[in-house]
This record gives sequence, structure tokens and C-alpha cells, in this order.
Amino acid sequence: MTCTLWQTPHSLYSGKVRSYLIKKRIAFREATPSDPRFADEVLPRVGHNVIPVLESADGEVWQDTTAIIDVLETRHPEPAITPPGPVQQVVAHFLDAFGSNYLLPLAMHYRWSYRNRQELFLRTEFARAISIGMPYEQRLETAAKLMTRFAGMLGPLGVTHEVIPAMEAAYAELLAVLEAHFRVYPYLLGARPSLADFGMVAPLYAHLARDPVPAMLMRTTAPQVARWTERMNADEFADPDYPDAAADPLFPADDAISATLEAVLKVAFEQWTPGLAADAAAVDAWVAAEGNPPAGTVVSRQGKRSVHPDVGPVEYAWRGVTMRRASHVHSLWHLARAQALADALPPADRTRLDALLDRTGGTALMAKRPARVLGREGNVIVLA
Ligand SMILES: N[C@@H](CCC(=O)N[C@@H](CS)C(=O)NCC(=O)O)C(=O)O
Repeated sequence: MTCTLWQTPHSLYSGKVRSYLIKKRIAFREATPSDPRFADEVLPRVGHNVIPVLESADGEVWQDTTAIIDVLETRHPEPAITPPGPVQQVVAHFLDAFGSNYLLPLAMHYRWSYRNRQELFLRTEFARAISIGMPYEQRLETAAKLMTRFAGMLGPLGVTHEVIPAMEAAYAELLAVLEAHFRVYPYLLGARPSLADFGMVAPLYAHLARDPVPAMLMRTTAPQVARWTERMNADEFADPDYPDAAADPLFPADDAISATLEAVLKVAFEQWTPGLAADAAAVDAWVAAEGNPPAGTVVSRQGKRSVHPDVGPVEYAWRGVTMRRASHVHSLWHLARAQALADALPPADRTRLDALLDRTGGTALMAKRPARVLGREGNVIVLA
């Protein structure tokens, strides 16, 4: 039975699910939003305009990459993408949230701040989402209008001239530690792909490895990261760089986290903590301003359904600049999955996690959360 992935090749979150489906060897076909069935039959069941959407062979429809992977994992447990160690599992969930949320503004920056250097490429990519019923030139023109809508997201994401140098320096640091890691290991947790890889490949593939300007940067400064994005899109690979992984293609025993992955965690915690704290404070302020609304209330300004809702602006110091952007509620909901796993650890495992967090600067971030728990119902984030 074959499911359908509604996607486009240049869509950040589609890349996450595609990679997952490939690595799990789940049969799927791809379809694009230019097919009228998407607007007529699929989107009404999601509730708002978004990709990716996964449609099962018997017509069930799922949205949000996290929800899609959750449901598929219950139906296709093998090959395992969950490492056996409890600390490894927390790390995998953390990096899924980090890649899927924190890196979104950076990916959008490299796509849209350099739009004029990659215009034809982007028009060609966006045209695939546009009705095939019109002449190609007209599709390219229509694509340009759609692109202007997406480019307009840079402001709410906080990407301004003032902060771009700091963002680019932060990305260079991240690429450097990832490059060092992928010289030794084919995937983040070791020999096998996990949620960590699927979350990280979302921004690092569709935008940062495919769009011409960031692709040039990645390929020339972090070629092993570029190769990992390719590896994440193939069910098997034969790179001779990892003889140990070829000999033992399992997750590391004894809940081990490699030194090179610890270096990645250190960078990730350092870069994400201030923004995440600001997002948590924004949700607390919104809950108070709304009079502590009941469970089930949609967490979004004016209750508006949106792919990534916000509850008002945030402002915080970050790497020598002041970040000003819309709050990002989804980050908190996503990170809470890692936090819940950490909270449930038995004391001995918790002690080992705490030692890791202490070494990598992650204690504050893993403790940071809004006072109210966030849930997800009907494809939107709600108060639990
Ligand atoms: N958290 C969602 C994000 C999905 C998402 O942002 N999709 C983008 C394309 S990659 C989109 O459809 N955006 C439309 C919009 O923001 O209006 C997921 O994991 O699926």
C-alpha cells in the first residue's frame, strides 16, 4: 500500500518527511500542490494551507512532520530510528526540535536575503507548486509573486541587516562542528539515522544544501555536511569514510554520546537558549493577558490558525545584537517532547543526562518552559 507525500523539492519540512520515508523504506509516491486534488480534497482536511501533508493509502491525512513521523513509527517500527539509550533519546528529540525550529530563520535568510543571486532557480522551484494549466512563462511569473510572500516572512523571523552578520557567524560555527562530526560518523547519533538527523536535515537540505548561494557555502566550507544531506536522501550508501559504521551499523552501546556530537550540542544550546527563553516568556505573558484561558484554547494571536503561530513580538540580546522577531510557539511545543522524556528519566539516567547538559551548557534550555503545557489538536497548538 503506497502513501502520498504532498510536497515540493524545495520545501524545508517536506525534506524531513521524505528523508524519513526513504530511510524507513516505506513505499510512497510524491505529489505537488499543483495537483487540484490538493486544494480540493487534502487541504480542507488539514484546516490551513501547508505542506508537507502525508496521505495514507486508505485516505487518512496527517500534518506536521512530527505528527507524521509519530504515527508512522507506530506502524513501521523497523528499521529502528530510536536509539536504545535514554540519554541518546533525549538528545535525538532535542536535535529534532533544534533543527526543525531554531534553524528556520537561518534557512530563510540564505534563501531570501540572496534572492537576487538565485532568482531563476527559486522561480523554477516555486513554479512546481503552481497549476500546470497555465503556460510555463506565466507559471514562473506567478511563482515570483508567491516568492515575495515567503520573502516577506524574513521580518517576522527577525532577519534584519543588523543581525545578519551574527546569524552568519553562528551558522559558520554550527557547520564547523557538524563537519568535524561527519568526518567520523555518517549520522548524528552514530551509524544509524535518528530523529536528530531528520530534524536537522529539514533546514540543512532543502534550503541550505540546494539553494545555489548557501549550497556553495556548504559545499566549499563543510563538504561532509553536504554529503550527509545526500546520504539522508538515499536508502543505502557506500561511502568508504566510515568503516566502523559499516562493520557495526547499530546505535552506540552504553548510551554513549560521541565527543564530536557533544561539540554540536554545545553550539546548539549556546545559540538557541536566549531565543527559546524569550519565546517561553512571551507565551506566559500572553496566557496572563488572556486571563489564563481554558484547556483547548488555540495558542495564537487572535486565535488565528497558522502554520507557525505567534503570540506577539519578542526582543532579546543574542551574540552581541538585539534580536527582534515574532514569538515562535511551535519551538516550545516541539522542545517539550525532549523535556518530557528528560523529566521521566529514572534517577541514574537523569544524573548522566545532567552531567552531559552541564558539560554542554544545556541545563538552562532544558529547564526553560512556559508555565502552561502546550498540546496539539486539529493541527494547531492549544493549551493543554
Ligand atoms: N511545523 C510544520 C511546518 C510546515 C511548514 O512550515 N511548511 C511550509 C513549507 S516548508 C509551509 O507550507 N508554509 C506555508 C505558510 O507558512 O503559510 C511541520 O513540521 O510540518
